[in-house]
Amino acid sequence: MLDERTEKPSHIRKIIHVDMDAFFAAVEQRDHPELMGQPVVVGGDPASRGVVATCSYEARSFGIHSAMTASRARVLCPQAVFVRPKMDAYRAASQQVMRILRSYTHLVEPLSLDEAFLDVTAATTDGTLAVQIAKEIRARIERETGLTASAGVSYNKALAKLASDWRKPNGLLVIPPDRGLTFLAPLHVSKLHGVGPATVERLSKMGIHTVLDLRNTPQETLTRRFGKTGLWFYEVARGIDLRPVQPHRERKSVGYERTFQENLSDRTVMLNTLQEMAGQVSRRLHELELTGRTVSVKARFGDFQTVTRAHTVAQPIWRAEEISACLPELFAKAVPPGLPVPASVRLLGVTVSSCADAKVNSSDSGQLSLLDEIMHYQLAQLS
Ligand code: TTP
Ligand code: MG
Ligand code: MG
Repeated sequence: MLDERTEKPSHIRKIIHVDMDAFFAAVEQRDHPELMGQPVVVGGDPASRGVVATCSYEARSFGIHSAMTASRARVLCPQAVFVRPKMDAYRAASQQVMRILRSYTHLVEPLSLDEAFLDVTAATTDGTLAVQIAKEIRARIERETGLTASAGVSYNKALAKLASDWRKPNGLLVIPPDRGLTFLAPLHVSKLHGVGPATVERLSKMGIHTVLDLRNTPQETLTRRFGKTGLWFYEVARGIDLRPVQPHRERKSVGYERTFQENLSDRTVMLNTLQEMAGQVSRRLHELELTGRTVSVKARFGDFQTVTRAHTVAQPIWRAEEISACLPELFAKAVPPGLPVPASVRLLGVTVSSCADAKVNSSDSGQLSLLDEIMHYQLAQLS
């Protein structure tokens, strides 16, 4: 590609990030027109231990959001309509959206059912503007699926993703190269890819709150504190993100987790439950034709403290008995015998990651590596 003014090769990429608005809830409203304009909460049962998967924007104005307990959502908005997830309908809508995206470029990288990155650098060499493509994509999604999407256009993934979030719902934002640094400066660090609650806390203790603070921190300080991730922080704070759009990126993990109606305190029951989950994970891996090398067990205690323990095996596995073989040891590490009685368990999960080096970090669990698959199963289980 040639730069118009200099006739020299230009290496500036054109990346679009598309993310559906209130995805599960929007599908429900489309399919049940009486729900249009209503606060709709998609998730588990508010009468038991259900969790909110998402909710319509009408419900968000009451303070409801993803991952909150459904019972809390009902307190915030008693008139909300609670619906159980219908994954088949969401998968079908997702496929329709991904087909539309792939009609513009084969460089489409889905991140979850409702979002994807597109690299349209090649598609714009004829003078078409990336923003024009983004507008057309939004219009086509709305026309062909009856759902709205927001889009962000920029010169790398990190900024395109921030841009799509900026004007939600049903919005579009372009961040051109000369606006990147100004856009980033005032943002809270938690907006950055890879910065979860534990990292926010560590950065905050170093006096780093905004991206500008991060930009003003020496590279050496960041790498000393955060290793390779520190280098990522250094670069992304400067609007540098060289990650390519990878159309065939592997799903990184498949997991199953469950919140119990009543906390568990019997270790035998816990281990049996994990073994059952290993069976579910195995079936899903088989369906997706995936194998993995890292098995992890997650436990959330009565006080909401959450631990994850992982084990990596030499050869890729998918069979239930292979996954199960890792469980007793992982379980003993996650939930050590002899914990006091209040340390009962409210959630258990089993995950197999297909990347040998998938990082499972006990504090910022999985913020870089987990795709939606895990949450979906949690909800399927609750419904
Ligand atoms: P998001 O794109 O994060 O959220 P959203 O599409 O509902 O709302 P918006 O993008 O407008 O802010 O997630 C996409 C879907 O994934 C969401 O509709 C439901 C599901 N999901 C869960 O099941 N659990 C979760 O914790 C989150 C965040 C999403
Ligand atoms: Mg969305
Ligand atoms: Mg999304």
